[in-house]
Amino acid sequence: MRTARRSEPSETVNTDVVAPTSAGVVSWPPEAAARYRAEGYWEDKPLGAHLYAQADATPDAVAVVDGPLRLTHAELMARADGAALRLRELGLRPDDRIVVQLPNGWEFIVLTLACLRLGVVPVMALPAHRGHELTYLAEHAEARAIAVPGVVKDFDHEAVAHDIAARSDTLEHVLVVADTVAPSSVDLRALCAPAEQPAEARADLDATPPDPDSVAVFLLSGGTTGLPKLIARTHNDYAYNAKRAGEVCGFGPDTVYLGVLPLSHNFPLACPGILGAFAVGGRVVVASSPDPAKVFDLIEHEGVTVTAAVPAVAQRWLDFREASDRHDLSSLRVLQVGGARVADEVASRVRPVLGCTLQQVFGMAEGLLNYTRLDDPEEVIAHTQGRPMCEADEILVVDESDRPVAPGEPGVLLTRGPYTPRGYYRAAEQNTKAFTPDGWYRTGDIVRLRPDGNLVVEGRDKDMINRAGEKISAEEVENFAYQLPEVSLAAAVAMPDPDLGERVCLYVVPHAGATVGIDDMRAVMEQAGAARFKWPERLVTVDELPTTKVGKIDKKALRADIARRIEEGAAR
Ligand code: OOB
Repeated sequence: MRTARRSEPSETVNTDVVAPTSAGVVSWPPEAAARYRAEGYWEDKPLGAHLYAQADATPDAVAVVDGPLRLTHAELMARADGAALRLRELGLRPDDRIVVQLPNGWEFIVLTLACLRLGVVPVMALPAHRGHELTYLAEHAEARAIAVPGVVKDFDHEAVAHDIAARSDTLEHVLVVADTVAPSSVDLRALCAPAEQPAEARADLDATPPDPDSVAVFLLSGGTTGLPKLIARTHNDYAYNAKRAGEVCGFGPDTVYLGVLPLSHNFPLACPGILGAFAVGGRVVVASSPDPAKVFDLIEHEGVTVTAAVPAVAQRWLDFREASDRHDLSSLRVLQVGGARVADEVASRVRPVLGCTLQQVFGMAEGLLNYTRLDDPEEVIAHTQGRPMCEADEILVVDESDRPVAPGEPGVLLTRGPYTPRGYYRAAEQNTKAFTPDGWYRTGDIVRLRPDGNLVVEGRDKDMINRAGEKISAEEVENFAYQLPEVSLAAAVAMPDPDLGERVCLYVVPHAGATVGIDDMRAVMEQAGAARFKWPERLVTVDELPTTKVGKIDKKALRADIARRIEEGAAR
């Protein structure tokens, strides 16, 4: 392992209005920050402080249920303190980064809280990521540690993490959750043991709180570029995110939140998710799989009141419930659905089939969260993706020239607000495209704003494939295709899918006389160690690709083409 430290300040955008707090992090302009403080959105407290204050009020209430393990709020915080001190003993300091790739479990929760406590920044990788993505994240964030499981589904995360560390300039520690860990790894379960002297540990950590304007977590962007961009969410912004989302979702001390989606996703992490539940003294039940039989068992036995799913998962639950009503789901009050557009037909089934309220969530790791409200009329709940959760969220629906469209017309959504950062981390060039000069984030989503203030997501103008809520950059897939010498031109597009919403379809123009098959493409991606959810599931060979008037590949035409091919195939 080499031991160079982080490089010096790099890019920022809009330097006339933006003051960087930490190298590569784009902050809000001072006047916006002053307003968010004055209006009470930013409380100038570290995110952990909100959680500890609540834990002190309800120390004996159960905070986490993970299989047979039950932790009270006091026990959870004692573990977070223990982990924070041990991370510090490993040499980790505020603003150091840890790539966190853990399956849903109490260890993920304790490690995340420990990081928040210490000011160490977790980089929220996804369980499906592989060497390709993890290497990039570790490098880009200049991470000093990586946290992984051992072997999951025949994939040896621990070995891959050591491999990455061996090639890294910065990675020093591999933290592992497994029954036995290699001598060169840190046993993460042992690291997450309660602090030995809880009161002293508490006082020690309280004495050096992280700066509320510093980065609390790095989230990953949905990705339209080759590799995911990092989104620096500050303590101030993310605390507001979790707490306000909790209010909008009716979270309180009696909330029992079931964490089903990968917890490192913004949605189950803080929208309101686990952080929103802890912030009000609620309880988190951890699910390791979206399998309806297992999820319904947990809902019944743990009295779950609210959970969150992507549309594909919600649809499975509805189908399962329609086939069997053997579970008592009467405790469930709210099902949040987001991450991709839920079909109106699926949305309308939630109340009759599951007996709970649907809450549509149109959110993004970049910030803005839109929710239908629990007491909205059924028409709003079933047919819209809700409205911004905060009065200080600014939204604009614009045409290609950034001019506002006529009211009610579809256009691209731009947004700014107290929990929507003004730029990606260390991505100056991309920031000039993804943000307007006056700081609006270009969501790339095509929406319609209804007179009642609710948004309807009509589509998108970004080059991304949304596979059951997992975002895949077309460009990244195409870059893999170009590694094949047989490929002359490649274009990745979304193909419609009844189960997952969309899957990746790759159009390829081979060089004269050459052939390319889907197996070649998969072999390249496997070899590169790319996450499987990105692998194309259909490859279409063509002689040429359609182009637009300005000579770009016409992806709209390709999407229509694959939809037609699928329909014709089904009709045959
Ligand atoms: C969530 O976050 P990301 O960062 O994985 O993806 C954001 C993108 C949005 O820009 C939009 O394209 C799509 O996902 N999206 C939806 C949607 N929710 C997200 N498109 C249509 N309808 C919806 N309800 O996906 C995310 C973050 C926080 C909460 C919920 C979802």
